[in-house]
Amino acid sequence: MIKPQSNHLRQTRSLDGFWNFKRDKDGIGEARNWFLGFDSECEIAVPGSWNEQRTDLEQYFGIAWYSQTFVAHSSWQEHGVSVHFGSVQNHAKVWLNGTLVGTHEGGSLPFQCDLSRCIVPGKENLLVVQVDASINPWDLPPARIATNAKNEGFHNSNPSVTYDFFPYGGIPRPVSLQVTPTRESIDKIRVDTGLNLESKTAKVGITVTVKDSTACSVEVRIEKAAATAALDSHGVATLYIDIANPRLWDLKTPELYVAEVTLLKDDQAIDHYRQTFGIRTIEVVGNSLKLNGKTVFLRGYGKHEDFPVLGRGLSLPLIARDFDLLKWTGANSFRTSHYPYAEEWYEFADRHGILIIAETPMVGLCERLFESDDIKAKALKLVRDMVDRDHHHPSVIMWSVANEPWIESQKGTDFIKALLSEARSQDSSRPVTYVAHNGIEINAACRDCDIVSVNRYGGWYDYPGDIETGTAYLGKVLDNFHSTFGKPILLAEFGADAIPGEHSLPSIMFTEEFQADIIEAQILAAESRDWVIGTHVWAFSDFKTGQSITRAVRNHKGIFTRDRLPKMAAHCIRRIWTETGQA
Ligand code: GCB
Repeated sequence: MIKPQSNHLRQTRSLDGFWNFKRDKDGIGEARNWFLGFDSECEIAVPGSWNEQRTDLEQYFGIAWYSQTFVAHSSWQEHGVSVHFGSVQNHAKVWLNGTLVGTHEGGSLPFQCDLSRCIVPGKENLLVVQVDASINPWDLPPARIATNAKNEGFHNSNPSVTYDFFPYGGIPRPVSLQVTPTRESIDKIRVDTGLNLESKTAKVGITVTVKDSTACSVEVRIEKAAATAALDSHGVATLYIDIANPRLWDLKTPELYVAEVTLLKDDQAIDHYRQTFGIRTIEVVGNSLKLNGKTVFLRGYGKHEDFPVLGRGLSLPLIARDFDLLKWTGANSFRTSHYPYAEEWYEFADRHGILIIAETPMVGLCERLFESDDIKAKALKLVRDMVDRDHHHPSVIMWSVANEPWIESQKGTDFIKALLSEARSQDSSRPVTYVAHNGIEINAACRDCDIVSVNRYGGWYDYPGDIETGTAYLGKVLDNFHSTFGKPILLAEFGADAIPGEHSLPSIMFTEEFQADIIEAQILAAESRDWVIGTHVWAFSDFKTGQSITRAVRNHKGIFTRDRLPKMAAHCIRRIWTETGQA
């Protein structure tokens, strides 16, 4: 699947706007044929989570129906037409004019449904989506199986999810139609760049998969170079283009290339796609991370897609603002904790030289999930789908296959190892990791990581209120992970909640002073170890969570508030990171 695009052969039509909406509290909408249309309860904006758009939907975690109409162009009879959803949270079933055209599981990756067979050209068409945002213990990420179950995440929250962020529902990313001149069209493009830093040459491999055709050929142009190949019997062609003295993608010079892919039939161009990519290397050498052969130290944050009213809904101004703030603090990177973000985040990072650790939605994994072959198959597919969607972004420098899996058995270790090896087999050009908590004993899978990522809240969850002891403890934890696994370490989360406007002297927990002090002490402690390759503060901004006695309205570990105002810690980090060099 490729993101919809308009060019001289392809057209897109946005279906974003207000959609009709109706809750299906008993889950009987399908039996009542709501896919043929339903009485709307209200209008809900797409893209956007439904929860904060209306008071009565704030705490609704169930099934809802969305519908939208559009008039199809009369010429679309002959064309290929599909509908593309950036994501639907969490599961979707899609009908066009009463015909089921597709289903999708999982709330953070895109999917598309082919509409060619049931679209009515020149007429109004009805698109209906059943959105299932139920709290389900067998989803990825999972809900808790019982409110007080042990080792299923550590926040006993309502709703009872295993993870520390709000389980929004809705259609949080754009919806659009993609129209191609014929049904034979480009379905998938994979760009692999092999760069030889010494000889300053790059070999770019472009693999194109075509839908509904094998009788075509593919032409690829990258600037002045071109290559052509016929499709094989599976509708796939791989082409190679050599680039001498390539302009490298780097933090300060985020140079991008475009592969112009054309599908040809009887010498006629029948489809075209412009695929952006970058040329750079990223590798672990000894105890350091090297970008284009030069050591890069990661300074940044774990984040969330979260903002008042929008929920997880995509907002382009918010992306612009977050990158502006990120750079203002001197950061050079972030992790898409704890799920793949909208593609627009990665595209912006590609253009502006920010590094991304791309994470799957696997947070809150625990033993009962490790035992299920069905879950394992879904988990492996999530890794593949994420790599498929994001591999062409030069900003993505590492794959994180899970956050804080609660491993208690060999099965759990094997599960995480399988995810790491799947990521590696899908893409050998980037380091892989998972983000570990707890001790080294349960984290044997770290041996299979290229970089060991560790979360630790010394002075907060451990030794609360005691920054000195907490920081010494953090140092010991990092030393222990390093001496056990012999790998470079990323301090992937550390920090403290600060309720904006709370101050104290001396600094105590929940004040802005305490948060700034703990972050400063722990950045210095981590950076003093030469095998630490980065520090990612938790979190970039405050974010909405389920209700819990450990969360005063939301998680306050942001260095910015939920609406992006700086706390003392933001100024403190800016001072440390901009006054001490490389950003
Ligand atoms: C963690 C989790 C993150 C939480 C954070 C916290 O270890 O990875 O999702 O939000 O701790 O604030 O407790």
